[in-house]
Amino acid sequence: MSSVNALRRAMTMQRSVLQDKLSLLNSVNNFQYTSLSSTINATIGQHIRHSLHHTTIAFSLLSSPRHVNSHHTARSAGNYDDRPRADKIETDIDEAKELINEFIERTEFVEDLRGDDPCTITFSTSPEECTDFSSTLAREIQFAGHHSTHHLAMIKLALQEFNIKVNDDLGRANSTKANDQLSKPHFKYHSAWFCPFAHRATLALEHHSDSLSYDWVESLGWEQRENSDEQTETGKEWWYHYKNPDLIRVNSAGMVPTLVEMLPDGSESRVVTESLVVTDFIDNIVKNNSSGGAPSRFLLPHDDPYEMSRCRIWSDKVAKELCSPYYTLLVKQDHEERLEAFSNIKTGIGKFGVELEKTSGELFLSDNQVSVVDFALFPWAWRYYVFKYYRGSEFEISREALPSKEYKPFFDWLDHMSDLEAVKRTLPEKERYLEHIGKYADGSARSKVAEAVRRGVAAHEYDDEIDKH
Ligand SMILES: N[C@@H](CCC(=O)N[C@@H](CS)C(=O)NCC(=O)O)C(=O)O
Repeated sequence: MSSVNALRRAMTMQRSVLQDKLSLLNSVNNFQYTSLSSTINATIGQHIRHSLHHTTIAFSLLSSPRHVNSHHTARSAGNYDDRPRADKIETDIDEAKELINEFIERTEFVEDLRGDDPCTITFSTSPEECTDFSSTLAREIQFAGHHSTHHLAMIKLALQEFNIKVNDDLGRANSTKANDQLSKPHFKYHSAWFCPFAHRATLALEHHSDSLSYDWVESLGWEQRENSDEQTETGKEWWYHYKNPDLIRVNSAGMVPTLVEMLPDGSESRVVTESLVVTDFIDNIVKNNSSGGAPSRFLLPHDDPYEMSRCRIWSDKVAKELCSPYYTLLVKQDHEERLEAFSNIKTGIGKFGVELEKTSGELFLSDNQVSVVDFALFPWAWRYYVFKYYRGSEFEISREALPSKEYKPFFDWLDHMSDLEAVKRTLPEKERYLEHIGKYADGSARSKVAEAVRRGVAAHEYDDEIDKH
């Protein structure tokens, strides 16, 4: 690597560490900044001051003049151990942020510098003695970044003690991150862009996208056919004519989502099906593979048996009461049956709202921790907009159409969910989905779920044997 590039790389690393510092300072208040953490026996401010002091010394080399000594010319910095013990940075977050921003700006300008430019730096080698060491610009900038990373790791412990949500990567050395990348779980994911069941799994995968990777395989397709057996009574019918052979090979029922765990050598390992199970599985895999991080990032409250059971009960409940009637309302051609399904959905929304109100925040678990329950329901709740389009205003689900206060917690929940970055990444295009769901709305769709509804049972009660199509 050229010396200019070495310096650029060191600056890039510095910038990322400085940005980590800035974002952590944005999530603490002055009280937390100056409170003694019993875990690290120091304050966050002391660690920030200490690591910024190192950065100051390293950055001062960039503008220090070259001195001639007996052998060569070299830039020289102050003594790394000669540190003011209690300057303002230690107690004043804004002061620390200002300095960090200055350094971030400085990382942009390296054009006229060489990474291998020699410099002399000084360390105390004993209580009485200081020693000069020869080094280079790139090495010192890199070292200061590295040093800050270790202090971030300690600060992370204090943040956890103060119950402040932390990014998992905070305080992790680049080498550790690179190693983690290799050991992250990897999946082959048989999915279909339109499928709300698969959408549950996609949400879980995207929620944990920092901790895993996956390859999406689009595995279902449709074809319009003659109405061969009058099953749909609509004069036409749609089939899942295309099922990826690779999907059938790993799951003979040919259903999405189907998740295949991949081993590092590229071979296939375990296969998991059923959207609610897949969602749990993804969370458990990430949990088993993780070396810590805030418990709140998990979709299951692993440490709380009671909340865990509440999640199980409500995942099942929303699936039956708020997801299945979606198909009844679309597939059934009888107005009364549709009205009944709609009324069931409204009752379900109200009951879910009562449960939402039991905890703080808009989501199912307290403090807006995203959970399997939120993901169990969201794909359908987000798709309710199709009712108005295909069934008219009488079937509209929106704040305006349902202003009663019993529905408010549900709409607040839906808005909160729809605004999450990981969720936004998973949403199909609304117009395209409307067109797709027309196959269900005109009653011509043939799938296991549609067959089940047609023969008079709920969507979740489809039977692999009976509901052949
Ligand atoms: N119980 C399954 C249902 C999944 C499901 O119905 N997926 C549809 C696509 S939205 C499917 O694969 N249909 C294929 C078929 O009906 O043959 C789950 O929760 O994963």
